Amino acid sequence: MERKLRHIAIPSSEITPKSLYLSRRDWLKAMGIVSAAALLAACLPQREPTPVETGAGTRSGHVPTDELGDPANTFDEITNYNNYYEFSTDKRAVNRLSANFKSTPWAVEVGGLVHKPKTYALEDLLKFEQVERVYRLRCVEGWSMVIPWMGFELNKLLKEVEPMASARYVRFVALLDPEQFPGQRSPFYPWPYTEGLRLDEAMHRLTLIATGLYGELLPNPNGAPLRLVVPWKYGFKSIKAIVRIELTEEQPATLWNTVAPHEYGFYANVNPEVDHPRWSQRTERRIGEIGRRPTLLFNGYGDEVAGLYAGMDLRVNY
Ligand SMILES: Nc1nc2c(c(=O)[nH]1)N[C@H]1C(S)=C(S)[C@@H](COP(=O)(O)O)O[C@H]1N2
Ligand SMILES: [Mo]
Repeated sequence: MERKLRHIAIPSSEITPKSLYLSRRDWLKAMGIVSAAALLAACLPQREPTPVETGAGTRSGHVPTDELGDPANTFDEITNYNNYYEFSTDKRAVNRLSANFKSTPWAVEVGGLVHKPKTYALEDLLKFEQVERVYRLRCVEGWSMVIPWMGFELNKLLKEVEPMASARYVRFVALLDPEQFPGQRSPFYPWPYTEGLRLDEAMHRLTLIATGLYGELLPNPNGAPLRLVVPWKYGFKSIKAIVRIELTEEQPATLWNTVAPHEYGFYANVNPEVDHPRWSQRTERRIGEIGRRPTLLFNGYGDEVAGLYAGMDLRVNY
């Protein structure tokens, strides 16, 4: 089938943030985030020979592509079209409204059904092996982007706290701070934003805690300083500004599933065959492209993740 889609060409000088010319070591140092010793120990990005790890590059300035060959969206696109209801329901206003968000110091409390509960400072989390991953992000609303993330596999953190045998789910809680988050003064949502995964989904190698993108620490509109990224699920699962991670026995309540259970399931796997009650999920608009492209089952990550759902009816467990 012929694809009549064009990515709007922009000179690479415009899409390359200046920090691409700094190595990751330099920018972490510049931000004063990690000691030199910790940098040498852990913070150099590791490339792995995997289909998703195409190497965003922090120095070369080339446009990264995903494993399907599609170019990453520009830094400007990724940071100026954001769902972040704590700031606004207007995607184009989030950048401006989040400009003064205070993302340091930051700590994440990891607890619940684990043998070694621990509160991690941001600096501790940056010591987990940081990897570059170019992932598609497909919003349930029908638009998508390709984003070159930096982050660490959530399984590294979960293994360290030693989940108990009774743990079956992972619950994520975002910051509650109506002083900083004007959206949290709205009574229409059960703040703070919460999300959840089954433990095996959380342990999957594709599941990341993102700490940066395009070689910069995570920009405020994208969930600074830390957000979840689960690339085969609709974007709302990828909770921003995480302050607590909790292992549970029961499936946790989540914000969107609580607000509209028939529209937003717990699983929320990207699936062109399962329509949202108010719109089709067959196609999507890639930001920066003209027209729409077909949506892929599991957002194109089926080879890696379909096994997690063997024997499940994806229409029932939507
Ligand atoms: N805390 C929090 N996390 C959130 C949201 C939000 O409103 N608040 N929106 C979600 C939705 S609907 C999407 S599509 C993605 C958007 O991520 P991006 O802005 O980095 O593209 O963030 C998700 N994470
Ligand atoms: Mo979304």
